[in-house]
Amino acid sequence: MIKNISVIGVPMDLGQTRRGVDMGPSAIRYAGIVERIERLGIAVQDEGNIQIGLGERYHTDPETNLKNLKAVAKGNESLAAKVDEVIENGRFPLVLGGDHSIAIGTLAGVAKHYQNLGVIWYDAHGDLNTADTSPSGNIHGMPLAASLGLGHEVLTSIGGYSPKIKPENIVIIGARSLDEGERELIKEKGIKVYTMHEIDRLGMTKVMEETIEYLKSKTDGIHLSLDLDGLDPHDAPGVGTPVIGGISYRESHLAMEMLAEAEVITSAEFVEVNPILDEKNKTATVAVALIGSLLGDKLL
Ligand code: HAR
Ligand code: MN
Ligand code: MN
Ligand code: MN
Repeated sequence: MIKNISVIGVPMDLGQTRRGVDMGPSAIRYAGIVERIERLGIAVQDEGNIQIGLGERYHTDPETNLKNLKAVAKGNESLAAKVDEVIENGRFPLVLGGDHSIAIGTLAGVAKHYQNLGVIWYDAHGDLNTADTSPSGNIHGMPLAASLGLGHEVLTSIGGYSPKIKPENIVIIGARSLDEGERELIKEKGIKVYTMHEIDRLGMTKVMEETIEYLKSKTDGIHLSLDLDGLDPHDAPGVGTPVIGGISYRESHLAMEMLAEAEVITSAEFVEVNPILDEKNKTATVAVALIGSLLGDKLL
């Protein structure tokens, strides 16, 4: 049973180019995240937001092909320290984004507390690019690679150590937009991926049974990194890089409920909620509902 949750907001929009995702934490709070957790009888503390600098916004370093590298790194260092402190105090970190570049900092703070951290990456994308393979230079397409120790040293060294995770401890769920370099890396490292094809074919029940089975025995903690664009844009329209043909709202609830039943998740983040692109805060509302299921809410 998860207890003593700390909510950490990360108003980061520098890992990509669509403004508004920095308001994600506010949108999720407005949708009632704290009240939702309290109703489950879980003690929750809102730690407020990590400060994200304004200094070098919207700057691409021509040498590295990385947008806003310094400011992204700085915010992630602060986040890593906060997540570390929260776990140190025996609390469960629930990180709210912000674009997905913040997973670099979250994982930096989490992974030092585990020998073999598992990661479930629920996303339309692989986020396995480096500056060399990225088509965009957007760091939100790179956090999983950086956590594996691949890419620019400023990103891989966040938290003061590298790598944070091992390829055999990762499961990607919902992939349907992978760049060429990401496909090669997945094959080279043998990363387990359930693309939309496998989800269609096996059904979400089997996908989650296999995921839990695969990670449970060999890990001592599992981080859930849920990018709202893993869901179909019909159910989660407020995201910066929507990809049609995604995971449904119901399938996502089932996935969260199965994780709750298995009692395996030790930290989580919900990212890429962009209220500017949303329809009446629908995507933040979906995030709150999924977090409720992840934390053990049942219908009966
Ligand atoms: N793969 C593309 C890139 O690297 C698009 C990444 C879009 N990213 C996210 N992250 N929303 O999942 O630019
Ligand atoms: Mn520590
Ligand atoms: Mn992502
Ligand atoms: Mn994505």
